[in-house]
Amino acid sequence: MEFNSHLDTAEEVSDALAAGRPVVALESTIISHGMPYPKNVETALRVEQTVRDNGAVPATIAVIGGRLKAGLSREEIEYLGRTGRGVAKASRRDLPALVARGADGATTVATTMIIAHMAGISVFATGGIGGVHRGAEVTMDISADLEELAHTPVMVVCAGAKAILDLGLTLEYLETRGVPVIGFGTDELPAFYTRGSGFGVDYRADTPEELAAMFCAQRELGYPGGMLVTNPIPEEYAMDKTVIDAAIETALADAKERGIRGKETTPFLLARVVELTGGDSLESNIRLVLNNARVAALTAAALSGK
Ligand code: PSU
Ligand code: MN
Repeated sequence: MEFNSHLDTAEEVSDALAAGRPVVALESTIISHGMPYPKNVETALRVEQTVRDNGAVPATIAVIGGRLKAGLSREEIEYLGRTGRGVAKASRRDLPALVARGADGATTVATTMIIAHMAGISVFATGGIGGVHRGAEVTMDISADLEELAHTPVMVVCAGAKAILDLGLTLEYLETRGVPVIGFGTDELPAFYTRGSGFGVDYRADTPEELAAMFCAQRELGYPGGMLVTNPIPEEYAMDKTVIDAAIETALADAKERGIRGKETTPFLLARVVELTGGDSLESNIRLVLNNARVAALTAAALSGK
């Protein structure tokens, strides 16, 4: 942990950290850019409750008025959800300008990792991470989330990555950058809405204790980077692969036709997939995030005993 004059850690969070109790970081791009209002606010609060129910303190992370926040109030979560895309999507490169201007930002996986690490939080739960986009060999669109995983020592619990990305290239990139990819109860990389992608993961862990042991070993080795835990969506909430694949293909074609580029690409594709599948994909999305929050809380608890 490093003191940072731009960071505000909520009292409940700093108390827990000081006492060595488990804390789980949560991101805010998923609130402002990943889901529609009011489901986004409702989900963010349910995710926090799930973390609590599993024995840890939640710390939802965002930039508010130029301050880096580890732990938000209910009102701040409501504000981020209601404002939606009116809040800047903040990845690593956006933080300096937002801080200097006293602006607001919804933090991506990359930025949530940065702020969590500053606050001394080592476990973070989200839905899906950014990765190597399809066609990246031409566009060079590779999410800063992957570089952050290579740099910052935070465990990220996700449901894999959506097939809007090139999952094979995403795994290659993570391998090159030395990021351990662990399947939780699976040997296959989950594809967010579905439990499998056809791509194998490096290692499998079946309990939160095993995850904690791997993360501890990584720390003891003095590695600078993080660890990616991929936790498949519960079977009963998984989507039909043909339905979701068709929606993704249509969303990708629409993005191309409209010339969507840069940081707009991921939010555009996510919103389009929700539109194309009706409420189904949103319900799956919510369920998998809750499931990740549970595993992250149990793992943070296992880690706090070490
Ligand atoms: N993938 C999802 N849901 C999300 C995101 C990705 O299934 O909400 C968000 C996360 O905040 C992630 C960001 O960090 O999008 C990646 O954006 P980009 O590809 O522009 O780096
Ligand atoms: Mn990008």
